[in-house]
Amino acid sequence: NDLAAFVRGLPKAELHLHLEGTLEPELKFRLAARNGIELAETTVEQVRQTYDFHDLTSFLQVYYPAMRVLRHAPDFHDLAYDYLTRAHANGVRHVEMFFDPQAHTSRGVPFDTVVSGYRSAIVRARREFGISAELILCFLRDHSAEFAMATLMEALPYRDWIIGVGLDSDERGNPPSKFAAVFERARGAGFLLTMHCDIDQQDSIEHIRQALEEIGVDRIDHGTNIVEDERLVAVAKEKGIGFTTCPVSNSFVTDQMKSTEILDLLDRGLTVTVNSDDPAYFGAYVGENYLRLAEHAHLDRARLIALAENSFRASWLTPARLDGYL
Ligand code: ES4
Ligand code: ZN
Repeated sequence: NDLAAFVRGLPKAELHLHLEGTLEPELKFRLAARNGIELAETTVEQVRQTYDFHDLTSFLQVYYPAMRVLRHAPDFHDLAYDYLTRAHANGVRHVEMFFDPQAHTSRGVPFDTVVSGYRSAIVRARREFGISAELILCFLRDHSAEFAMATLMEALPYRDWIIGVGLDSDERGNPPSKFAAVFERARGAGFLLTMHCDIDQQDSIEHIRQALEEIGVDRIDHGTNIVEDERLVAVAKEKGIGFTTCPVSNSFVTDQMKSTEILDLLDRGLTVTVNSDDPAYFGAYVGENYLRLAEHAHLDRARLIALAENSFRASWLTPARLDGYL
């Protein structure tokens, strides 16, 4: 309809997207066949039936095991290339994509295989349809700080291909402070910094405070609970921190889109953005996230434009490239 076409036509950046979360059932079957891997499911419908989550734990229990179909560089290439094709069709001009190297190196897939596969897709998509894309290395916070540090060391030779580092997976009992030394070292090596501060965490406010004041992040992923703390809202505003919210993902892992919080932050002038998180698993690419939020919170077109503009403001594009979008 009308609004869908309007949203598709808005130039957008996507800043909160897990490449491993773009594995559509069809590609899962293709990769399994190519690599001689047996799957428990035999049809696309059966796979989709397993994509039924009510919290983060039930999601992660499906998410990580599915990655075993990714073995060789062309597998990582195909995953990223399919996503970039879909993002382009959604009106996305620029994307900063998370990947979880530890979910692959811990299964014996070399770091270079993962990064080279993803990188070749980025170069190809840029050449074929002009979309620009960057990689953000995400550390798994439910693993040790030592494993994260070792992964950062493996990433140093690939500094030109990786724009920043992030922190994802299960947040319970795994605060930002656990990784303070890793992020300090990453900043020193020239990486930009972001972190998931999920919305359903008991200590979410304290985690947001640590991310902003102890780690000194450049961006926060999710983080909408900040509305509960006036002082931190002021700190984030003063630092120009971007927030990458994911309405449809939130509705799966918490049963709320957090639309009140998203609008509140937007209207207070914070750089809040809309993103898809794990679109294959949550059944919604970025355009659908704008639409579902618009429907739920009765957003007018001016607000949708503001959100799309924020996606560039919160991005890590250089000032010269940013100028072309604003
Ligand atoms: C994730 Cl929804 C979510 N939460 C935490 N970590 C993740 N990695 C990929 N999707
Ligand atoms: Zn995420």
